Formats: sequence, C-alpha cells, structure tokens
Amino acid sequence: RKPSAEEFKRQHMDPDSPPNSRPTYCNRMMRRQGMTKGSCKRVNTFVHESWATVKAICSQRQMTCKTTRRNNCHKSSSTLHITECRLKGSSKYPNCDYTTTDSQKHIIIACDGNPYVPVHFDASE
Ligand code: CPA
Repeated sequence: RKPSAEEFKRQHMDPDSPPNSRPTYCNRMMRRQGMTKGSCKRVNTFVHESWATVKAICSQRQMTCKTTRRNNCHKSSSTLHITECRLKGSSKYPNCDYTTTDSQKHIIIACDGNPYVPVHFDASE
C-alpha cells in the first residue's frame, strides 16, 4: 500500500499536545496510534505543530532523503517541537517499551502526490 498523508498523520502528528517528556508518553502514544501491532516499531517521531505548519515543509528546501535515494525530501526551514520514541533494548513484544525524548529540531520529510503532501518522516537534525 502506498504511504498516504492519513498514515503520516496517524504516525507522526500530535498537534494538540505540547512537547512532552513524561516517560509514559511514547508507551501510550505508540500503542494508541497503532504502532505496536504485530511488532514494536523501533523509532518514531511525533510532531507537536499544526498540520498547516508541517504541510508547508513540502514547499521548503528540497533534498535527497537520508533513508532512501529518492529526491522528494524537504527540510523544515525552522525548528519544530518533536518527541522521539525509541524502543528500549530490553523491550519484548508485545510489551513495547520506549524511551521518550522531546526536542526542538529541523525535520526532514518526504512529500508525494497531487496535492503534494507529507507521506514519510525521514529524519530530524
Ligand atoms: P514512516 O514515516 O511510517 O524510517 C523508517 C520509519 O521510521 C519511518 O516510517 C519513520 C520512522 N522514523 C521516525 N523518526 C526518525 C527516524 C525514523 O519517525 N527519526 O514511513 C512511511 C512510508 O514511507 C514507508 O512505507 C516507506 C515510505 N517511504 C520511504 N521513503 C519515501 C520517500 N522518499 N517518498 C515516499 N515514501 C517513502
């Protein structure tokens, strides 16, 4: 199945909550947003900004993606509030146990389609 903006929103958008370093945030959100079904997704970033702000990155600086050789990635001109969830080494499915780290960074996303919208979270820096 082709990645879609709806999938991007489910996995990466949390506009209504402020950046949050409560240690339980990732365990709760990764489960709630369906990323602990079948296996524990290893790394996932949530963005605490509006959809308008994130969508606008598709018209900002274009670059080669970090995780593929595709050229449809874009880097945010500003830093954004994000939370990174990383699976702990000691975690054993189905008990997906994550570290929660909030930060303010530039994000790199892939955009696709017409309208040209975010479909993949590539990296933050
Ligand atoms: P996702 O955004 O669902 O990198 C693997 C996953 O880890 C990726 O998943 C994002 C996440 N991650 C993260 N934060 C990080 C590092 C990684 O959240 N700091 O990807 C959605 C879909 O997009 C996948 O099915 C693959 C596809 N895809 C990959 N590159 C693409 C591109 N350039 N254009 C369109 N789709 C692409």
